[in-house]
Amino acid sequence: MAKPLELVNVEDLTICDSTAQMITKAREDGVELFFDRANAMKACPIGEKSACCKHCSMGPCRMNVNSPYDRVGVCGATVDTILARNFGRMVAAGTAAHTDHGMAMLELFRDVINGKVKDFAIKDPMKLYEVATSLEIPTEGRELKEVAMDLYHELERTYTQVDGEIPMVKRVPKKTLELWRQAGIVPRGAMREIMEMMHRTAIGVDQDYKNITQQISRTALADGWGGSMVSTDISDILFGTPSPVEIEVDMGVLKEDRVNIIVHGHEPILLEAMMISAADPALKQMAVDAGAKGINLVGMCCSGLDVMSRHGLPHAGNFSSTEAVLVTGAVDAMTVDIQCIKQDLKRVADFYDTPFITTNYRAKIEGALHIQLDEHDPLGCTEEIIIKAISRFKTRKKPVRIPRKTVKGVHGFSYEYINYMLGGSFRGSFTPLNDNIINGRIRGVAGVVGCTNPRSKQDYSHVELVKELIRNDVLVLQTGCSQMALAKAGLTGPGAAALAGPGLAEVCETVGMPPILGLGACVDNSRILIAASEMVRVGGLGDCLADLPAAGCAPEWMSEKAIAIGHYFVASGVYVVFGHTFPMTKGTQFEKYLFEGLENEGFGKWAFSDDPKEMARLMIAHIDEKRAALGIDKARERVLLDMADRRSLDANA
Ligand code: NFS
Repeated sequence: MAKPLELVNVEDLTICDSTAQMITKAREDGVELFFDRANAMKACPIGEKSACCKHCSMGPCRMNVNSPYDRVGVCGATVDTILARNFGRMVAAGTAAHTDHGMAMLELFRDVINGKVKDFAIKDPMKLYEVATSLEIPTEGRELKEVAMDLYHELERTYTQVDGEIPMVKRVPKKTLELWRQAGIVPRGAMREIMEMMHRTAIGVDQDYKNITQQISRTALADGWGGSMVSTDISDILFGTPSPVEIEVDMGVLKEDRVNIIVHGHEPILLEAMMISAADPALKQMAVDAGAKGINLVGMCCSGLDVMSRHGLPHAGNFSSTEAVLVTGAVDAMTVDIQCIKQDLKRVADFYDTPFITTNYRAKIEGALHIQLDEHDPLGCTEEIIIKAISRFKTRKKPVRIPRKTVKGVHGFSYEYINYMLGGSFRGSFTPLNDNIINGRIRGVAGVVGCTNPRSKQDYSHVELVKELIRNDVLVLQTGCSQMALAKAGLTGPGAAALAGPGLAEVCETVGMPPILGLGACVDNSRILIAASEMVRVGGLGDCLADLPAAGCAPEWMSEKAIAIGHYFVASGVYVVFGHTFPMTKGTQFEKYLFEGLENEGFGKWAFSDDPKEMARLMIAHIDEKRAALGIDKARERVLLDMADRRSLDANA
């Protein structure tokens, strides 16, 4: 029999109250969750520092993390080669995930245009024309279908092109693109870049860490400006571009008297199809006949975020809560597609008699029921899932205990909406944002994104970091599990302005926006790239992305996708801080290159800290450095003086 796990105090595992309640309940029920396994499974001290090479059978070779140059691998690979290889393969895997997802969206788009898929249609033709125009596809006087087909063929190059530049580079600021061309890192097509990355990191190929890093950057850019960006744009075209909507989040969105169905994953098609089926009068009636007040569809993780802002769908929580939500006993079906799906969900679901259903042939789970979602007949799959959920509702055996907490917040800040919000419908523009950065009311912009991780207290670093940033007048853009952490903490509503510094609070009040803007799923980090490019285009903040007073952070990351995202921001010119751990051996040349060298070549750079206050300090210091380089640091001092003067006047009044 397995040894019982040593249990950590629940308050050290999460700041999410609902998840904490469910961890306690799971322990009472005798159900093991990943929080406790993370404690029992100590990380390998060599693997944690990425100082192990297992790409051939002469090894695996382990380096000495305390004295990294005292040995080389059997083939002679140095620690720098090993570190760069491992990093490169993480970026290749992360890029593959986003680009495969993006390609699936593009195929759906093609089959919607040619009429093979009938359950979806082009919902946002305006966005279609905008994307086509940005790629120099003629639109004037042409049929929508014709433009759409041209767009499909153009975007397909993002993935399949073997030579040349991917289409989206047309959106990259000129000077940034020039830098990429000089460095030889403009992506050709994602398949080519991922293939070359895997080849170059195999035994006996590229053994120069700087040369490997060049391909790492090229591969990562094929994600951010390729696969992810196409995925976001096509999802907007097919399902609608998000605009702000009030959404209820946290586990209290589950309802004891309804058929609760959790949809967890990444491609919006499953959740979009579930929504159509859940609105089917016959299925609604079936739920009522089973004694339920209705069907309650709830999102989790990234596809939940993707879809919630388009349709106002409730969201139950982020990556670290997907097992915990099953512990409520209230989930009548959990259905998943791809990515961030823990294999153990199946075991936990079984314990609580919850049907657990995989729907994508790329992501089956041993022992789980698989109902393939065929995009030509998606409702065949989703109707079957709903029927299974209704039948589970009717025969619920386990007691139901749902944490009561729900929080309302505003989400859905697409790039297009931010443009409109700042400038108004007739003169949509980023100018007011740039002006307020130049005059110092807003100190800079930060992207806080990425996963949660059971080795890091859930949500804690996200929330503390973002609070510290807005307190220092930094406008925060969010995606992914990070956005959900802030939503659960009640900071995605206008009320968050009370925590913002005086300059940021004033701008928020004038424009009518919150200081923390939720942009959607992880692929929607591409919206941040577009917003940053627009800031450069509008002017006054330098002429490339690296000039902007901006920084990014993934404080609780765990996925290879997060490394790919971090690196495409770095290669684009952004300073990126990662928290809690980093796959790096200290005191190596590769570390120095990622953390300093790349910046000297005109790119962004990486940094690491495991303390949210320190992360904020690093990001703010970087923003201030950029302000000084732009010569706008004095403006901020004046604004702060004005504010102080005004406050002392108020105090004397
Ligand atoms: Ni992105 Fe992390 Fe997963 Fe989404 Fe959440 S864990 S890298 S935020 S759900 S992809």
